[in-house]
Amino acid sequence: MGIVNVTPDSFSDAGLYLDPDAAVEHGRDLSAEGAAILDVGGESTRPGAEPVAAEEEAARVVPVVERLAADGLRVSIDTSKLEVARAALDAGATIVNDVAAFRFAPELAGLVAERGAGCVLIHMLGEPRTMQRDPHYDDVVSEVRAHLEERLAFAVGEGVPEERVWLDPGIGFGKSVEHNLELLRRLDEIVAIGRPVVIGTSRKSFLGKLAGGRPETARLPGTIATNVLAMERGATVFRVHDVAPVRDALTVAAATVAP
Ligand code: HH2
Repeated sequence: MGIVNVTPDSFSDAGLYLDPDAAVEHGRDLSAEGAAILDVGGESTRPGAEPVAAEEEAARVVPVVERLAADGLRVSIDTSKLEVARAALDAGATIVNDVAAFRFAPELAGLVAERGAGCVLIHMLGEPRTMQRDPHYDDVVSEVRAHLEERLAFAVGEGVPEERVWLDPGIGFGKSVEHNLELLRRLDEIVAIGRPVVIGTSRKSFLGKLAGGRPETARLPGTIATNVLAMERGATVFRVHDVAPVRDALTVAAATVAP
């Protein structure tokens, strides 16, 4: 899954693809590098990010989704808002990737069901503005697992077939470095829920902290290491900024794992 951030303030590629032409070109490049899905987002969810109005978010993403989908590419829309998801599905997106897992807009579940779309449900503690203020868990893995099971049951109760739901432990979404590491170490417990697991470590701050304070653009080695190990532990969808190198690493690593 290649990341297309149509935002002025994303944590690692702020403003690079705010222009629709640049975003579409970037999406096409990521597809050529081997991305099976392009994840288009119009609102940063970095820690402390200010929310964006639905009209503004939709205006950013719709022209980009429309053109990528018209190319025959598979597009997911990274949003927690009903109006934005609806506009993106109208424009050709087929997956809703919601960091709030339908908590902010419960009606999103019904929309996904009605449109026959897929969805990614992510664990996040609270909301982006405050999620990194001293996050606490007694046992992060069992709490994330219980939350994802509850969100999955909610989606299914609203009519989304279970086969259309993917789950994501939400690396960096209300988690300390140690929480992220524990989730990656025990990822098999999330995989055991029985739905495909999406993992998003790409360029995130814990990678910088672990590797001597590397800035966002120098976190590719950490991104590769964590994605390879997540694959070994059962993750099947890898949300990344740098598709070509991660894909190569996963291909080589996969060849060394017993079939
Ligand atoms: N992380 C981000 C955004 N969306 N979706 C899924 N499924 N999993 C993730 O880990 C995830 C996500 C945050 O990364 P990014 O889009 O690069 O930054 P920003 O939110 O600042 O635009």
